[in-house]
Amino acid sequence: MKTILEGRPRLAAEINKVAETAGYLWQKGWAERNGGNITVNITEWIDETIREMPAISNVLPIGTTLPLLKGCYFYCKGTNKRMRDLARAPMENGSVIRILDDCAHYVIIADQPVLPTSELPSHLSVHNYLLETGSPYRASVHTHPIELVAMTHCRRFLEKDVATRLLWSMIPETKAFCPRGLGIIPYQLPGSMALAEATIRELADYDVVMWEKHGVFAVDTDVMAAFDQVDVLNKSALIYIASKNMGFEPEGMSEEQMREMSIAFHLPK
Ligand code: 2HA
Ligand code: ZN
Repeated sequence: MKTILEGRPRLAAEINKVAETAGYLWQKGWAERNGGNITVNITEWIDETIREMPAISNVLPIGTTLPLLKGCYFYCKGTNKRMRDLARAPMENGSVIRILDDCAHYVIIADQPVLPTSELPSHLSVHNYLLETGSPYRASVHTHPIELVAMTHCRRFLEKDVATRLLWSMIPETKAFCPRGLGIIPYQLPGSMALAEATIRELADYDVVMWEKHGVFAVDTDVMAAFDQVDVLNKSALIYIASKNMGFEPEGMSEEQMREMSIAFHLPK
């Protein structure tokens, strides 16, 4: 099977990062069945030959108009595809799409006509927002991390920054490597524009946002970095749960220790 990745090591490296991350999501138990999505803005690795490649799908609606995405290219996990399969064969379980000049439609151009993720409106709206704000972030990951999702079944943790402060206080690395914390979005229908809009509002203040009783949405420069932010937060959730399982409420780092961390690592808040 001929692939768009052949002879394009930079593009192939980016897609291989997606495959590696998909494997981690499956191994962690965060990607049951077709759970989760990954999209990467790969426009900077697109050459003239790719720009001239014909569509291999009909013209499809995004569901919204996203002016900053004109002429952009994305790798998207396929709808109903499994992360565990994507880990082995990223171009059979995802595809490369081109956003058309009306900024409201797209076509699939490679390798196969695999339809993109059901969360495409939220993912592409987020990429539009990232470009609009001059962000260097190019990757977005949606996944179902067990312990973090479990926390959203408790009202207290849905209040602004309550979960963030608790998670930061479990182990110093969490604040260092997820310095903007965890934003919380009240339950919305998966795949809806309402969820996309709420996600964008929260991304102004956070790199990782929680969709209540569903999963997280994370953005960063590349897919590995986005995964790492979720991983450190979920590690903290595991330490919290381990303490509770040992029969006590964990003490958490003190306010003074948190302040010291923020100064030492030049963290924002
Ligand atoms: O695409 O996780 O929220 C699978 C999902 C949708
Ligand atoms: Zn989901």
